[in-house]
Amino acid sequence: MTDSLTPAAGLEQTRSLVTEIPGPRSRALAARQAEAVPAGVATTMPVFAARAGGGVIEDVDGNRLIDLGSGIAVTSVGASHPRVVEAVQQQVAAFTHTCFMVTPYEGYVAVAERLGERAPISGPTRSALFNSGAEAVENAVKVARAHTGRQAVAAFDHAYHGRTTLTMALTAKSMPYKHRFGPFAPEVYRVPGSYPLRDGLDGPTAAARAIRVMEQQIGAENLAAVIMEPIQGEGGFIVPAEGFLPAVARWCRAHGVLFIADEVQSGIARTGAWFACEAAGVEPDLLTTAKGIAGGMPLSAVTGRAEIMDAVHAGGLGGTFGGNPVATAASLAVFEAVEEDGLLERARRIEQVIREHFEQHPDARIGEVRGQGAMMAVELVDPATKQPDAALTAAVASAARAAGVVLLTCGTYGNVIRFLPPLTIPEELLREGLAEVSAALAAA
Ligand code: PLZ
Repeated sequence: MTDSLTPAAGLEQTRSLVTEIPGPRSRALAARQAEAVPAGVATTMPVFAARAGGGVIEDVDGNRLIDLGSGIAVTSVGASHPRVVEAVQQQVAAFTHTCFMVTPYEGYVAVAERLGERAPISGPTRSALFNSGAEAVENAVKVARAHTGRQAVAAFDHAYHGRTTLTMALTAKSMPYKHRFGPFAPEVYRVPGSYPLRDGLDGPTAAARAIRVMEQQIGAENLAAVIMEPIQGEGGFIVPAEGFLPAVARWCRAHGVLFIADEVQSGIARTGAWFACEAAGVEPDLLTTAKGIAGGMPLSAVTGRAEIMDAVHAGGLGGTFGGNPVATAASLAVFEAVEEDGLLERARRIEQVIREHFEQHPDARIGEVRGQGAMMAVELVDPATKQPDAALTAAVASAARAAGVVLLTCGTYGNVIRFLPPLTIPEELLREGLAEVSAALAAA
């Protein structure tokens, strides 16, 4: 490991279990949580963090866990990358907040410039900054409506776009995201997408099906935007069949419908490119980012073609905390880390290690290994019927967690194990984590 990748938290990059998981201190904190935090805010793994960095999370009992989740694809540069830590410390000491709408500062503008350089959008762009992924998606829809003068938005099966009223409407899965929380925002339409393992359709055929639904049930002239994750995240790390996204994007362009790529989960080097749109061969009109953009600080963005973004009247976009100076300082350090520390290459290497691991540890219950870069998944199925096996998935995840691996699941059917390691994870540690997952699968 190079020095620049050694986490500032100074954590040894090894797994070490000194108590059962969760240990006594974590259990005591979980008991306090139950008395102070509502049950609706559930926890994947009731292990309380004390320090984190590189590929390790150290808990309050002194256990060092292998991090294969990055806090849901956020700490791609690690949870205490030295560049991020230094940038944040300097900015906090200078000033914490002025509100960009009141007294602007350079960091906001610089992040917008960096996004403009890296976004897979040709020609001039503009970027507006917000706090969360959901807020970015909300604002992308606002911009699309203002620019087109139309109201309808199409979202796909298995989509995840957030938990606010509008983004719940865009999100497909009811439980746990929407259940009992309606009514949802109007003028949102659900369209079939592309899920090669389950629909067996090639990209152009799946796109033709989606376009038919949009034409018949919405009408292009009513449609402001089509929003899609180029790799669907919470829905199951579904990579659409080749040609699906370009065909949908072409139809959008031909009808004045804006194509919004939601790269909140897939963006900012996660897939081995700056954006997953690049490999999919699509150029979005609007692009949403969050999660990995600021090394763990809350920051999100809408980036889009200048003439679209500038369609909104002065004062139409904003928010008190959007583009907070500490978060933008962290973000600039993330851009630097990705470039200077070779993290795009590391993401591609992580894909190779994960694919090789599952080639060497085949199992009939693995329906598919898929994904790109450090956004990989295995879908677990009944080998005979290919039906999703959520119970097996939960059992594997829980055994791996007990062995000290922070592991996430996803999928509409709850049967996908996803791998989202920090791009800075040492390769040995990644291999060790994968071995625990395979051991858990063999034992299940
Ligand atoms: N768009 C593509 O993946 C967030 C959600 C976790 P926020 N995904 C993790 C949970 O259970 O709440 C996400 C995403 C895509 C939008 C969002 C929303 O981002 O920062 O969580 O609002």
